[in-house]
Amino acid sequence: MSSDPPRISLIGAPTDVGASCRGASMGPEALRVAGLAQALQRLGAEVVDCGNVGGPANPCLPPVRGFRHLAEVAQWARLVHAATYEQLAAGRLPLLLGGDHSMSIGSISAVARHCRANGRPLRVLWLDAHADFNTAQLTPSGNIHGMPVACLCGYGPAELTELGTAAPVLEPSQVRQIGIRSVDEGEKRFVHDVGIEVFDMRTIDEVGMRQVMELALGGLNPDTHLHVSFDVDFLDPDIAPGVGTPVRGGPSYREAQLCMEMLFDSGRLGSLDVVELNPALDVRNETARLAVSLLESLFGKTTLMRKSSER
Ligand code: NNH
Ligand code: MN
Ligand code: MN
Ligand code: MN
Repeated sequence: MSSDPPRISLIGAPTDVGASCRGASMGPEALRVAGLAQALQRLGAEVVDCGNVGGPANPCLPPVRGFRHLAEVAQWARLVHAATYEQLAAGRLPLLLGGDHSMSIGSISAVARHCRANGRPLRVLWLDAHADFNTAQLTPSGNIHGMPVACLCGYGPAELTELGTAAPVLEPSQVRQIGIRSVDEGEKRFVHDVGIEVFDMRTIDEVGMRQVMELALGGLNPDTHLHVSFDVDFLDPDIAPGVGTPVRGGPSYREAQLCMEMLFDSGRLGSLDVVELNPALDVRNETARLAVSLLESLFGKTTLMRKSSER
């Protein structure tokens, strides 16, 4: 595995237009205040903070034909796409600071476009309590943060499915979902029908995080670009209360750390989203600080020196 220090570009996307609960727009600053850049620098990374993407404000309107704030979500997605693509093209690792999860339509479409341009395979690991595979017809809320995986797989309106590349941006076979424990009724059937590989909480309970991660990272080719989309509500709300849609029964502190350590060990991380952190619901920024601690593991922090055979 290459030991070049990562060159990380922090990109803030302070938006909550994809949710009905406000506050994820404060996520980027909370992660900065929790010391994200300094923590990554201590691990030897070269870190540049690109500041925030500036998109439309939240108009706080009800859904229209199944979508809340479609025009604003699409505008944020275009802006996030452009900022992400620029950093990838410069050979850097974009680390998107959300923002609600609809902004991953922008980041992942840029990653897919970059991978296509360079002939590299792409795999997306979606760490989340939710499958985010709703459509306008299936959604119980109209919230587009419940739809990004469906949009990326080509199920959604053109302004969310064709960003910088023809739809679909992703094939379901490129996606692995981990930690899932809340899926809406119609969404459940749709996830099953398209065949996304889901490692839900029951699977984690039964076989353990270690085997889940081995399976989710199985079959990567040496050239594969790994994108991790980390929805902070993946974590158990007892340890991560600062999210708008908490769901009981998520990964514990240790399970989450192991997940991140094994992602680092894959040696394939090429880009990352950290989304849905809601400082308005947090307690003394502890969820942000937990996220930073997990990102330290994701970028190679270990307790002890590791033998080279273990890397
Ligand atoms: N499935 C629900 C919906 O579509 C909740 C989605 N909320 C999320 N997703 N935070 O990660 O409204
Ligand atoms: Mn590249
Ligand atoms: Mn999500
Ligand atoms: Mn979620």
